[in-house]
Amino acid sequence: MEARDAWKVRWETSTLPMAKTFMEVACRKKSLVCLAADKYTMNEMFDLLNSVGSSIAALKTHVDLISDWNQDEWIRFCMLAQEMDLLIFEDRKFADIGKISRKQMGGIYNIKEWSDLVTAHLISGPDVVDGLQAAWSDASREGGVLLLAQMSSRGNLLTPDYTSTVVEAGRAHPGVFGFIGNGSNANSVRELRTMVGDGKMIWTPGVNIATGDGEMGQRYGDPYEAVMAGSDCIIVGSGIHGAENPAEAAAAYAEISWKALLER
Ligand code: 5BU
Repeated sequence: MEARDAWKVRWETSTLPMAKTFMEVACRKKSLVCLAADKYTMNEMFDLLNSVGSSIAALKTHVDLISDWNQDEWIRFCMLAQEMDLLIFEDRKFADIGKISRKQMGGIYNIKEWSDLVTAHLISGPDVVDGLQAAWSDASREGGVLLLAQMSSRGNLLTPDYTSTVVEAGRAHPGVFGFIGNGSNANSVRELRTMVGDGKMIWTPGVNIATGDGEMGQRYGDPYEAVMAGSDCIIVGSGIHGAENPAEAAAAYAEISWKALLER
């Protein structure tokens, strides 16, 4: 199916090339799933990617979780993700001033060289987005920022006022790919979609077929409902990598999310 037909208004309204790329990948894979690859060794990362790569559209990393991280293997890992037609998303949650965020995209992990997407809090002001975009320019690459407008964890301090301020600032910014919404609550996602309009992505963590409370304050909502409420990508970690059969679980999340998009 053509991305234009599957995504309708989102395709028509999105102006960022990276958003169009994601929508096309999602159509090729028939999946709106971003795997949260929260593993702790390079071998586990490779194993997980090899087993679920065909059912996901993006790969979310926490590069600093990996105990035996090294540059050579990481580059090989990112090349494998590219061969599997995936966007690479480092969930770094940048929050410093613009010039430091720019430099934090370098350093030992050199995130600017391999990430297509990163997360940022807007708590320090709008220059964090410019800093991150400057870093991708330094690497002669393009990328997109997902701003944390909501979070899935209980007791978080992202109040409705804060959310609307983030959305107002991010909506107009060409460096902003979209927003992170609280996938554990369909009403929150719906409210966020109303604020955001159709022009930017909403990606949602806090999604699991088994809804309810997770570990250490995490909360989970239903994947189908999240997409119907306006999420463009469900971010799933333990629902996939913690399942008895991760490949089967990933395929199930893919099917649910793709069906929901077509119904939406
Ligand atoms: P889980 O195993 O599906 O609970 O993993 C969720 C992932 O999404 C994990 O990597 C978190 O860092 C990430 N996350 C989240 O859970 N909630 C949020 O609000 C944000 C990110 Br932002």
